[in-house]
Amino acid sequence: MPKATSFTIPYFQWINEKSEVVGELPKFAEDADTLTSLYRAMMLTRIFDKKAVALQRTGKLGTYPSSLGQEAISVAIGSVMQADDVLFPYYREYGAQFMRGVKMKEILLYWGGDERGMDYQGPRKDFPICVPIATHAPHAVGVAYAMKLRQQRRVAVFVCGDGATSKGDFYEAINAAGIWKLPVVFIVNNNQWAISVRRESQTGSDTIAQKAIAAGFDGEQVDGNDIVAVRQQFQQALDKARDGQGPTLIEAITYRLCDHTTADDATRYRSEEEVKQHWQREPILRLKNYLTQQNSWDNKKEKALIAECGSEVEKAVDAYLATPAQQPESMFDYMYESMPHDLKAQRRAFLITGK
Ligand SMILES: Cc1ncc(C[n+]2csc(CCOP(=O)(O)OP(=O)(O)O)c2C)c(N)n1
Ligand SMILES: [Mg+2]
Repeated sequence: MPKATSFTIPYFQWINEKSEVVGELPKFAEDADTLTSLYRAMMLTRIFDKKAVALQRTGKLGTYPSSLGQEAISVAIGSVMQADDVLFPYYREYGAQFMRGVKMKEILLYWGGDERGMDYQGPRKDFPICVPIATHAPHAVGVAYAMKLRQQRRVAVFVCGDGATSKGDFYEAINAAGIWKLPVVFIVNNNQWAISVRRESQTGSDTIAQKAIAAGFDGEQVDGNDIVAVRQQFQQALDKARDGQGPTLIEAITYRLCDHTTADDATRYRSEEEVKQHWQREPILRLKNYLTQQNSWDNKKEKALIAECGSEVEKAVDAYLATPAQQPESMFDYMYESMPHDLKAQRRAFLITGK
């Protein structure tokens, strides 16, 4: 029978779970300084993350979603985007956000319930963390459309989880991006879980990458715990988008080593054994072992790095805790550029009565 069409989904990996090199390394990965700076950025993210969970546990932060085990994806994204590209992060992309100049204090303010933490002083054009699942996908496509109309060599970078790719917003966004050949890269952080729902239970698709095929553009898988693979393939997708060749969907395969958020208890729906197995594939240890084999890393450097990252995080925490809370009436202040009269009246009443 003749075939209407056929497709393949490639899978990319350069440093495997035993920290062995498979295939010829891309140029950037031959440079020890580049790899150690990526290692540093992953370590900083992990130390920040651990501290944020501790702050929540001691009542100093609201519910917090950790990025434990997923640092390679985020840091790879942050390491190659250009300053005037626009990032549309979901809630596990701290590594990318820090590299783009978002302050740790801002992230802490945000999860502490203070919207000033969304008003990034560094990357002014980046979008804030998107908690509603996949709702930032049409925004990313809209921004990419504007970039194309204005003939700018800029790229919109959208990041979401595996579960988010089952939402209508996601399908609508990839469809528009494909038909208009927009400068947007979709990165799916496939951590195998959408809260307590396994990846296999929430989409019948063999891979998430192949969802791009239906939208008319390329999809591929990368080992999301191999920062070399994520960075290399993401760089190519960025270049392609910048050159007017349209979107790419990158499915980065990783694993959520933490609870879904601090409000979750993952031991209720998955085994310790499963999690233990995935600890052997995690991205920081993988790169550390590789750098050590290359004589680019040792215990002394490791200790110094942990201390340096720890003090950077502590400073940010001090700055966060020392930030005076907003006045309660500020809840009226951010929705509209100019406040409607009924809201103005409510604000006045609140100031008089306190309710
Ligand atoms: C529109 C919407 N529906 C439901 C939720 C509740 N919710 C929060 S996280 C989540 C699962 C997301 O899973 P995935 O996209 O795989 O991202 P992950 O948290 O695993 O990184 C859901 C359903 C939400 N935040 N927004
Ligand atoms: Mg997920």
